[in-house]
Amino acid sequence: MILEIENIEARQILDSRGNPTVEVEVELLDGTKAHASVPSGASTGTFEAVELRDKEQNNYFGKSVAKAVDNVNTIISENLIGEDPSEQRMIDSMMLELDGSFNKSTLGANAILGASLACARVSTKAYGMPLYRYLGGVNAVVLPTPMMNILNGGVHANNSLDFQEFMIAPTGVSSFSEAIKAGAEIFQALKQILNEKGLPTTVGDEGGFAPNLNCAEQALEFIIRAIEKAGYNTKIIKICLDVAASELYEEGECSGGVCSLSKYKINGNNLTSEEMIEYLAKLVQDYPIISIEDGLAEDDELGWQALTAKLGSKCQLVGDDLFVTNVERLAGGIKKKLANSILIKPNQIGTLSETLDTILMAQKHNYSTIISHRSGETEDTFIADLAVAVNAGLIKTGSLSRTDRICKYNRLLKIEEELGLNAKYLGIKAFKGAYIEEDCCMG
Ligand code: 2PG
Ligand code: MG
Repeated sequence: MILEIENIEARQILDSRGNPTVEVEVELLDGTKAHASVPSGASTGTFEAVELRDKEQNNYFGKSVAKAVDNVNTIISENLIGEDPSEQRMIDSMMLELDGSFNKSTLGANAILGASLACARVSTKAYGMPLYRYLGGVNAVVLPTPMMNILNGGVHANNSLDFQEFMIAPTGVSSFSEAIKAGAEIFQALKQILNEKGLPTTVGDEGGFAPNLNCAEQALEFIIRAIEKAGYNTKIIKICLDVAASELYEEGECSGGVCSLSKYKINGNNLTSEEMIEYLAKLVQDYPIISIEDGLAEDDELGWQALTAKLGSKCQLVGDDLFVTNVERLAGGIKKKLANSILIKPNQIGTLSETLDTILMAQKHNYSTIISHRSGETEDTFIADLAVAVNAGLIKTGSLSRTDRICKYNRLLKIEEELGLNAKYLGIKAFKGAYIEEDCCMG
């Protein structure tokens, strides 16, 4: 079957924070139509591909995406019309060539990714296949262990918590649907506990609660109480953190021959990189934490090396801002022994093919892969299918509230049902580092 693009059209829509983003619709000669939309981050890494925004103060306070929409409707559509959308690599490299920059700043990663994902989706529709099967073939059977962000802080909430995300991961249950059940019950239990304490149960950008707590330790205590209140324990429900440390980092400066030290600002204190590593090690020792994302800043390479050497064998250390889903940055990190896991966000790199390349490289080098949402999301569930397609093993797509988060979990529940007895759930085995430790303990 030969597919042919007849039309590509983009429009500006809103994301879950009420900011503009890009949606792209592709129509084939035979009338098949499908669309994809692009998410947007708040704690964005410096090395991410460029999200093109109009920067006109009187237009959504600078955030409108008319230029990106226009780039799809003119240069991208003029070049892709007549092409076969299932030739994903060719489609993506054509767009890379049209863009010509190293970071997609000409056309915008938001324009390019929208077109890239919409081409994949329209192809699956034309072939009459689910997206995860189209992308992953017959081997796509692993339902990801969800890392569910039930307490929000950092730049995702206007509360006092420095760390951005406190997640729970049902590592000791036997299926994805059981994991969702546990997550939802713990989320409700946490709501009751916060209520009883007179703390607000309003939610942050990713649907987790966002009370004003004093420090990470207090947040962790609340989560453990919620796990127990819901009838679970910390042997089967583990905790994962996204420190998003680039947001807490102040690089040292030199002037007149005097240099100030780089520092992390935690709970009103200034920590050096070494002190920050000690602090994270203590948290891992004191709490059932099995994964720490961006424990250090994207620029603190020496720190990352020391952190990986110290904690890498007992804890998953995830590079988000550090790697930005970029195959070259990941290759550099592998060489230098930075982290042992990578967060995968398609819009950090800007095409589906490059996203797949980065995942492949990570898997080849035994880094675990976490497919991830952004804090600004849409109703698009592409990442749910992607997680199954590549047998990623892990997904983080927010809390157990807000449709922009829940729709990904709901999509995974459907995939689980479709796969039936073939569906696999890895639980703790999907995690790097933590699994090794667990194995030793059990032995
Ligand atoms: C992160 C993400 C998603 P943002 O830091 O991992 O949780 O946040 O999209 O704001 O970068
Ligand atoms: Mg992150």
